[in-house]
Amino acid sequence: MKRKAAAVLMLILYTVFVFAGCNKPEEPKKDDLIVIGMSQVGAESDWRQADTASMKSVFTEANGYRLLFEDARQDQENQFVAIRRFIQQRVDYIVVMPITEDGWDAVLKEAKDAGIPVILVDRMVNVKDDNLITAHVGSDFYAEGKKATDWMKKKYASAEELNIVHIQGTKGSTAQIGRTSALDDALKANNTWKLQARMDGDFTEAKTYEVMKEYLSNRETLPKIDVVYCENDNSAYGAIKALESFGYTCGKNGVSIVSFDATYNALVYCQKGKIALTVECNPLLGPLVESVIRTMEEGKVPEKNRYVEESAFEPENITEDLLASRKY
Ligand code: GYE
Repeated sequence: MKRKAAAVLMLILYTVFVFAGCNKPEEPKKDDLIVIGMSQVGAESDWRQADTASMKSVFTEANGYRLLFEDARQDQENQFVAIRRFIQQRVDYIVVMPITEDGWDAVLKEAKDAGIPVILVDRMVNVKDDNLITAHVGSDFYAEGKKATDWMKKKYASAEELNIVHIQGTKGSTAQIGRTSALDDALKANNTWKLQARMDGDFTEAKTYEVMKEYLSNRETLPKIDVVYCENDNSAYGAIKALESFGYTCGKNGVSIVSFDATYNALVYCQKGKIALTVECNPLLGPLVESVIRTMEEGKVPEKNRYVEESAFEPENITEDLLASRKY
């Protein structure tokens, strides 16, 4: 009897052993993909969507990357959560398009302590220790604003007075800060310029339409509007829609709309004369970010700041070739 029990026990042990062997977890597959954790602002504008598309087209498996993409839906808290998750996942690089500039010290220090390089794209952060950032790729937003105010100065050189309505982008974002500072400096330098209203359009068409309609609802009491300085194209569309619904004309002999980005649709508006000036801001930053990562993979130190070349367009500059070649 004892021998029988021993045989049964042996059989059980053998079965367990064989099964355990079969189920032994496989060794994790070693792949050499570079893992990128990316925290994008949201999808608030055509510019943003083009920027996301540019990143996704570069950071593909075929190019040697695994992209973990997180959309923060315009909420900085979501960016902090995403970055902490990337740190836990031990990604190779963190790429962030920061919504606003302040509040980044703690989370970026955590990334630094984990040894993960952080690359900023488009906007900047305001941190005490600049070493928390490995590199930045984007635009010089003050220079963009200056292009707009120089144009205004030239166009209205002989005007006795210039009445300006200002639609700001997301408050506290680098794009807003730069474009607003350029306008503020020009307001200080030109005493015929009058800032009649300043409103928050949050870089979206819907929000701008809403605030602009509200402003225009007292049309009879309002001063003349010469220029609406919109801090991106989508705000310009919202402003135009609101102005037209109140019977204003945008374009020659009407309100001059100034916008930033110069995406395809804005160039078309500009060609039609509805946008008087659209200042270029290039969202196709994926290849530049990749070149920063390649440089680091080669063991070299990337350039700390890289600004892209940009221009500005008036209706006379919009050719069919330009429209056909516009990729955003
Ligand atoms: O101008 C706007 C977007 O930060 C440059 O953000 C970017 C700005 C861009 O939503 O359209």
